Amino acid sequence: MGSVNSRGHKVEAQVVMMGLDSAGKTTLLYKLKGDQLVETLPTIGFNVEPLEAPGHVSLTLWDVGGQTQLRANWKDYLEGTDILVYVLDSTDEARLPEAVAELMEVLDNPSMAGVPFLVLANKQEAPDALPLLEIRDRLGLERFQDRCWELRACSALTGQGLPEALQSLRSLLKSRRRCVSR
Ligand SMILES: Nc1nc2c(ncn2[C@@H]2O[C@H](COP(=O)(O)OP(=O)(O)O)[C@@H](O)[C@H]2O)c(=O)[nH]1
Ligand SMILES: [Mg+2]
Repeated sequence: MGSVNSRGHKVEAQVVMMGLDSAGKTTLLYKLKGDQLVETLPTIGFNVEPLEAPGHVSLTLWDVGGQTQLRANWKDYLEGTDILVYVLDSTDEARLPEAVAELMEVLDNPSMAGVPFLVLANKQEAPDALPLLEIRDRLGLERFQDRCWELRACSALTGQGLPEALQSLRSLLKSRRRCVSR
């Protein structure tokens, strides 16, 4: 689990990234890591990378493969996670219901009780991306009044929205104690 040091500064956290295949998780991971674009292959299993984020935050990012046959393993990654990042492909309107259903299933997992989550509406630079407000409506996240969550728009391709996404991660991690105590 994550920790804050005696001076209350350094935060360490395990971050699990999930989402349907092709949502952009792996691209996002490496863009966050090195501001670089990588050619991705469908992720079999997982990628894991440390990331030093602004504000003395040390993250361990787990990028978990999202193809249908791998989703059964998602629950194994949830135990001990401090925060969930759920990545959506904003251009894939056809699979949005499936993406939402998978998110709801993940949130139902007992290991997710009290764990804050950040939903990233990725690929927002694409001309056919659904606007954030529409995604917000379709997700129906307002019903999660009793959980700590945020929704952000981003593009793993251009890096747009990524500093704000890291900021959200930081504030959600800070609020974690409040989430857990519910
Ligand atoms: N237009 C656009 N394409 C993206 C973005 N992020 C990822 N992609 C593309 O989406 C495809 C799947 O990305 P990948 O990172 O492998 O998705 P994963 O299966 O969730 O890990 C690749 O062709 C990426 O180049 C983005 O922000 N915008
Ligand atoms: Mg991948």
